[in-house]
Amino acid sequence: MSDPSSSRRGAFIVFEGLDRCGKSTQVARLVERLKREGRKARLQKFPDRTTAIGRMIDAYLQSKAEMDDHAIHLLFSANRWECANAIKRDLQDGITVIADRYAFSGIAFSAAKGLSFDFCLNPDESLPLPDLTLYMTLPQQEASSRSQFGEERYETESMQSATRQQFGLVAQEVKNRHGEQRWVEVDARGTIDEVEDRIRKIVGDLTSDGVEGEVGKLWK
Ligand code: Z5A
Ligand code: MG
Repeated sequence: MSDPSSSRRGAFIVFEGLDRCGKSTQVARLVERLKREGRKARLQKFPDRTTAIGRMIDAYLQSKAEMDDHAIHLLFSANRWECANAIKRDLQDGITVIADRYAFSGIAFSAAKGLSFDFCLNPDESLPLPDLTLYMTLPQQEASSRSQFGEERYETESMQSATRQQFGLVAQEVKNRHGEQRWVEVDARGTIDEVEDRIRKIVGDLTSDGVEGEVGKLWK
């Protein structure tokens, strides 16, 4: 367990990936395990559908409201900005923050609809920089066969395939700007326990020792 008198802060770990690859399942397991082990950890879901902005996003995703592509993109980003200070504060307080999606979904889904990559990237500039992003990969056929696929707006095979391509560009951007070590692919095939084991090995030191230094700024 980390030494409370040390200057190390909590780690900011993000889970990304296409629909139904198991992000929410694994994020919940990781947070539960860390708490069982006596560490301070919390989950941050994006979109956070509980805020006023989040409720507009929820209505859009459920096709109960229509919105211009640029406008909804900016709302997704605003939804992250309204949580940014709380994330930074918790990291400084030694809490590991585990996010279920982040700015990388924002870029990949909006660019897949045809918005320019730069337009998609810019509103998130200077948000807290994740120390590690785990990108979960699963063949589309397996994802589509999982429960509830197809209920929300972007859950079509053509949209998922375009988004997969954009995630490749996002990964490159993260590695170029922030270093290869910040973006790691995780094979999401197999049982929930098998995937959890893979993730446990990857996040090991970050969640047990915390991180030295300030929280970075995304895309800076
Ligand atoms: N979006 C955006 O456009 N811009 C943004 O900035 C952001 C998001 C942040 C809603 O996201 C949409 O918002 C999403 C991107 C867009 N669009 N789409 N499409 P969301 O995160 O709220 O979506 P969700 O409803 O949580 O679904 P998900 O994230 O796609 O699913 P998941 O979290 O990856 O999977 P899961 O819920 O953990 O598991 C799915 C099912 O599979 C469930 O029944 C599990 O029990 C099962 N499962 C999980 N793991 C396994 C294994 N290993 N084997 C077998 N079955 C499994
Ligand atoms: Mg999810």
